Order: sequence, then C-alpha cells, then structure tokens
Amino acid sequence: MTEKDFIPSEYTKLIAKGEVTWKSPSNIALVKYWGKEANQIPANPSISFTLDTCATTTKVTYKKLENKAQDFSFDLFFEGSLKEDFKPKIQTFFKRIEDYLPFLKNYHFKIETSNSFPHSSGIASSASGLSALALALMSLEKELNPDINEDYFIKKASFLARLGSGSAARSIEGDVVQWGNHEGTTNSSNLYAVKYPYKVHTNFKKYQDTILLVDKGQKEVSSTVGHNLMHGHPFSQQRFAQAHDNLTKLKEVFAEGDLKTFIEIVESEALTLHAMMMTSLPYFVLMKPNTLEIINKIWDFRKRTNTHVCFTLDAGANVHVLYPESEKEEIMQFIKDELVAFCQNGQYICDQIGFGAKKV
Ligand code: 2P0
Repeated sequence: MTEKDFIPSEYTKLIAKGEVTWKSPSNIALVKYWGKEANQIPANPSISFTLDTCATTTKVTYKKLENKAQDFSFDLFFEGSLKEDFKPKIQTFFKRIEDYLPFLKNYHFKIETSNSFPHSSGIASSASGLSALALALMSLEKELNPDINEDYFIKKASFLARLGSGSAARSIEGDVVQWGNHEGTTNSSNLYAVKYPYKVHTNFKKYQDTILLVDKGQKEVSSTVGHNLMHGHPFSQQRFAQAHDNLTKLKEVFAEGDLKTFIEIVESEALTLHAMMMTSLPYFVLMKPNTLEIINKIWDFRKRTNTHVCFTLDAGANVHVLYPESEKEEIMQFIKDELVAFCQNGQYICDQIGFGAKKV
C-alpha cells in the first residue's frame, strides 16, 4: 500500500454528531526506532511488545459545524481539566493527517483523555495517546464510510498514529508488533506497523515488564531532537544495519523460545540506543547513577540464579525489567528486595504483554 491508498474518496454524507471512546496501550521497543526521515518515515525497522496496563483512554465527542472551518476546531481535556499546552501537538497532528481525513475541518471535537499511569511518571504517553486519538478518528471515518473493512481500519489507524508519533504506530495491535521495512518480514511497511507475522514461542506468552521509575522528571531530550541526532551521526549507517540484523535474528529466537539470545539482543539494543546519544553532537547521557545500579544488580542476579531477567531502556533513565511469566514470583521478590530502593519514591509499575487497543 502507498500513502495515496489512505486518501478517501468523497463521503456521501456527514453525520451531525456522536461520540466514541478508545483505550490504547503503550508499547516497549525491543529493537529500537531511533532516527527518522521526513513524514515520520523510520530510518530503521523496530519491533515491540504491546503493553497491557499502561494505557490512555480517549473520548472524542464530535459535532458537525454549519460551515467548514478555516482552522481545526477542538478542545482538549486531560484528566478532567482543559489543557491548553497539549493543543499545539494535536494541531500539528491534525495538519499532518488532514489529507487522509478530509472531514476534520467540518467538525468541532471535544477530546477528553486520561492515562492509567501516574502523571509525570516519565513514561512516554505519546504512543498510547496518539494511537487512541487516531483510532477515535478512524471510528468517525467508519461512520461516514461504513464500507471500510477491518484490515483497512487497523492499517490506517496505525498509519495516522505514526504521523502523530512514530512509536504510536506500534500501539494499535498486540502482542508483538513490527514497524518499518525489513527484507525478512513479509508485509512490513514504513507507513504502518503490522502484527508480527511469524511464530512466537510460548516462553514469551504473558512476558512481564516491570517499569522502574528512576527519574520522573521532564524528558531531557525530546524525541524530535533525539531522532535528529542521527542525521550526520558518525555511526548511524552501522546502527541502522544492526537493527535490520537484530530483527532477522529475532525470527529464530521467537520461534525457538531462545531466551538467552533474546536477552542479548534486547540489552544490546538498549545500550546501543544510549550509546548513539552519548556519541552524537550535541551529546547526552540519559542514564542516571541509579539506572546503572539497577543494570548491574540485574546482571548479578541473573548470573546467581540462572533466571532470564533482563532490562531495556527508552530514551530516559527509567528501566523496563523484562522476564518470563514462569519466573514472576522469584523476580518480583528480587525487584522488591534489591531494585525498588533505586526508584524515585520507591515507585514502579507492573505491566505485561497486551493485545492492543479496544473500543470502550
Ligand atoms: C522506540 N523511542 O522505538 C524508541 C526507542 C524511544 C526510544 O520511539 O518523534 O515519541 O514522535 O516519532 O515515537 C520515542 O520517539 O518519536 C521512541 P516521534 P517517538 O520506542
């Protein structure tokens, strides 16, 4: 499919009003998206586990305007209060998707959104937030054109979410999702994410993700700045090639349930992401001392116990602790005994692999 396939033909009628609510999860990348071209085209393919507990719920109430407006008309409420400072992001999103949803200026939207995870926990809400909004707008499009089928609905929701925030493309479906052209993956696309089309061993069923909140402050490097650091980066081409290789390797790892190689790839990806930021100009260190303390404790515990606990990181100091469900009891005990002390105010979030967004 190409971008043009997502431009609808004329709608025969515009409905007067309605409302729709979607709950969409966050996701955690195993092979990381870091670097992009114009129009949110990723520099390399990425793959993620869709999460379950960490999610955004967004209700969109829409009312047809008398005449098509000059500009987008919407109010944004975050956790019950009018939120002016979130509006520019939505305004930019609407502008980027207008060609694909030409009804946008015919409606006034009331967008009411809330997160399941604590406010300012340092957990990125752009993936869950923009995917929930993209899905709500797709529900309206389906009202206007009931012929839209399930496959198109999902692909276009991911396509629109991508234009809001790259990683949001991976939050529509579960449980393992890939985004970005990759030679070894049939139907992979730079335009939208797809459910991982190959075998995933039961070792990965209900895989656990305990998110340790090491630093709940504002993100030091915005994702836009971060992705741009890859332009002219001395190691960018090797890094993009490595992401392709890691995805190729994961095919067998997922099929065989090879946890040892899984851990190797996932931890290497996390450290490479941070290495890219340490070796760019300007350079950033996004780990905190406690991030490193946790990583060392995890390595030490894994050696001691032969369990399969590992970590991954986003572009920040928080640590995602990943492990199989079968080791949950032992590893939760370890987290409580040895890792929680390194979290800000002892805070952490227990999550696991989930199955994608749901209409509420
Ligand atoms: C990822 N991250 O694959 C990577 C790894 C963070 C670290 O995608 O600019 O908010 O909106 O396309 O999706 C965070 O960047 O970036 C991200 P934009 P996004 O999950």
